[in-house]
Amino acid sequence: MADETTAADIVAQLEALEREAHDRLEQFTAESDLSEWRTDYLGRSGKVTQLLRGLGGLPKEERPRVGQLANTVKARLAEALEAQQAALRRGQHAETLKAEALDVTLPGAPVRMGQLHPTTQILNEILGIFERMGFMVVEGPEVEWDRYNFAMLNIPANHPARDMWDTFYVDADPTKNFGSMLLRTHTSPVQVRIMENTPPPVRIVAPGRVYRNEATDASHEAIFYQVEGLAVDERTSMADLKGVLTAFARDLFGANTRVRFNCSYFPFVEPGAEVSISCHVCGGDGCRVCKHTGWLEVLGCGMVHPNVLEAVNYDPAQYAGFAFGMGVERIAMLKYGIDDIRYFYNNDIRFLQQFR
Ligand code: 2NM
Repeated sequence: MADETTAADIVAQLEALEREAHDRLEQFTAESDLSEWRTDYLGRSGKVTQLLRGLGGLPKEERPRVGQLANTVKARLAEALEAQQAALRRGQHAETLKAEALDVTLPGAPVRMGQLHPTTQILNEILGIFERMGFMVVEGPEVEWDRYNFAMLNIPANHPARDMWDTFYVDADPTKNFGSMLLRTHTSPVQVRIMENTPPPVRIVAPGRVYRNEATDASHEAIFYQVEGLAVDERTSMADLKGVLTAFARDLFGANTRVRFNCSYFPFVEPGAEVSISCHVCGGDGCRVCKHTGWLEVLGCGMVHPNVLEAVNYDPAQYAGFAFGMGVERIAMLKYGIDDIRYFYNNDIRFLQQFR
């Protein structure tokens, strides 16, 4: 029969079909286009399958060879499809990477750093100076007994010296064992507690919050910080006091600082003195900061009163001590020229951030 399809025809068609399939496959740029191609060439009614339908018209002995060739072509196309699919995926992956690329050379978002409160900063500085001179930092309760805050410090009940401190009472019953319970007006009770249970020599600094029932103004807060210091040993003298406080003042305010001691009164010392430093703003010539005196008052001090030594069972004939006390915010105000103590408690970040 003249129109009978021969094996050679089918083989030629298969080869043409394979070339066409490969050509089309290579032109695809999107993975989604591939499924149509799969249906066209490899599907159940695809072009290869259709060609195979013609196998029935071939002599029996030729069918296996052509059938096998058709299957090989199908397998090769399936393989090519997978290869193309993988290649497109790689391409898309590369595209994705490119789109999602991040520029690691961009500066990072700034981390907003916190800082210590200026009071804490200056307190740490003050404590460091005394620690380097051999003083140990000690702390104690903010709620105290009259006994530790006043009585043992040579300030007996009803003594006029009590008027030096306006006290917040927690429990004002004076018949209690240790007298009234109150908010400490200074950190001296911490030192009394240490002396009470530690034999000399003693070298301590007691930082902490103290309370005074006073009206607030530019130089007074009802709650503020103090550092008090104490050294007790045999033959401790006023010269030791002056040496330690002069070294302290020069460390904190500069090596050229001059130091002045003026007589003063505190019930727990005798003699007592007030320490001033030469004004570090004008060098002592007089300016607004030192109110044209050339001097800035920085702290109070003195030789521990024999009554205080006796109260803690130290023998005043064997031991002597010096003590001093300062307001922490006041020191910061002098050092940085701050004219109002209330800045320390307003939590205004514009003030606080000037101390980073
Ligand atoms: C000051 C001034 C003078 C002082 C005394 C004591 C103690 F406990 F040892 F007796 N501690 N601190 C003292 C002495 C404090 O502050 C202006």
